[in-house]
Amino acid sequence: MTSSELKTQTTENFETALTNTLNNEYTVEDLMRLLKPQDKKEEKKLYREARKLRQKNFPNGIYLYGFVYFSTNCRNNCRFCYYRKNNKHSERYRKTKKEITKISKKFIEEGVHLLDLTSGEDPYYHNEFNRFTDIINEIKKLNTPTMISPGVLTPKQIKKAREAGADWYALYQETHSKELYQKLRPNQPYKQRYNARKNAQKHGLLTEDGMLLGIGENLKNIAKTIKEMSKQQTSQVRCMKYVKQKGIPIPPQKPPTKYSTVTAVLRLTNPNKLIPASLDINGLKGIQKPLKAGANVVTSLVISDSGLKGVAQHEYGINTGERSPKNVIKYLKQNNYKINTKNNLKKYIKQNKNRNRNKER
Ligand code: SAM
Ligand code: MD0
Ligand code: SF4
Repeated sequence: MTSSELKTQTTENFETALTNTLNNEYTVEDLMRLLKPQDKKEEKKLYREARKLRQKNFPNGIYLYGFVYFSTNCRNNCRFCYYRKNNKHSERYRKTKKEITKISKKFIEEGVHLLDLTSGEDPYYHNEFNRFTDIINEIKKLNTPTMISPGVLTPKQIKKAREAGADWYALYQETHSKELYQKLRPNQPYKQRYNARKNAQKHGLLTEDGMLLGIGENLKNIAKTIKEMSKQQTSQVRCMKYVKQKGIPIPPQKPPTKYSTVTAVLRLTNPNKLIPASLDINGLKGIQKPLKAGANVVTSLVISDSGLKGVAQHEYGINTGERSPKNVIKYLKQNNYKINTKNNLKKYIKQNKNRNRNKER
């Protein structure tokens, strides 16, 4: 086969994979093909199609999420996480309700659209769940969409969180390869985590699923995970690129595709869902490409003097103010992105809640 014949064949395959995906009739093999653009031209086309879908479904710009990592204590030992129980290097803190409220108010003043209340699986809250619902109740008074990410909750706890006023429940499976999952999250059954999202949907919470990139997966694992994520009734999906930190066992490794390419394929397969670009991977540098690939949310904004940490990057960009709302808004405007509004996010939440309710019937 001559090189030009090869080129024609490759382009054809890419186009077929793209068309199938845009028509929502794709296979795992189609996704694998899209995840491996063979030249800049293919990559550009993929990202352009992803941006078109973002523009069509979210024409009013980018949402901003404030990250409130209120407790870094955890009972688990996830092999990728800096806050795993056995890590002696990570700083442990638990913020009071007053501190959390103060930080949340600051976030709102500075223009974020949603507050993400995140913690390790801290027994202090999980064993006495009212301690957490008290915080949700207080934050809810601030009239801002609220996401919770406290790890796996029981159906009862989910119901209580909903009643206290949480809108979203974020719980990432990391991968939908069961074998790989077990290596990443030892002693945390795959099904239990999967079902927690399902329960949350049943109880009227919107949900988010996420996958990790660079933890020893192959291209097929990624494609299958994306396919599974797109089937679920979630309203937000994400990819996090693995960041190696002190005291965590998984060695750094080159992933089989790029974070931004995964983002583009997520947009193609989940046109109506929110898709973040996270500052927690590499600060502002880390959001540039995923935004070009169709992301419509920037997450992990942190107030610089709040004393709070990140997860994947526990320090980067916090004291310097790189992740502060003011700085992120300035960056987005300089790069010609429109900033969306809290009201539009509230509308999106309402529509998705109604849609989920109708599907449950
Ligand atoms: N403890 C809760 C849980 O595990 O669901 C909430 C924390 S959750 C927001 C932490 C998420 O950050 C993980 O699900 C994972 O996707 C991501 N993450 C953790 N450590 C990371 C790392 N070293 N690099 C990249 N992403 C990481
Ligand atoms: C982020 N560090 O958005 C946060 C975290 C939890 N819901 C989100 C992973 O990147
Ligand atoms: Fe704990 Fe969550 Fe980190 Fe796992 S990812 S060790 S559950 S904080």
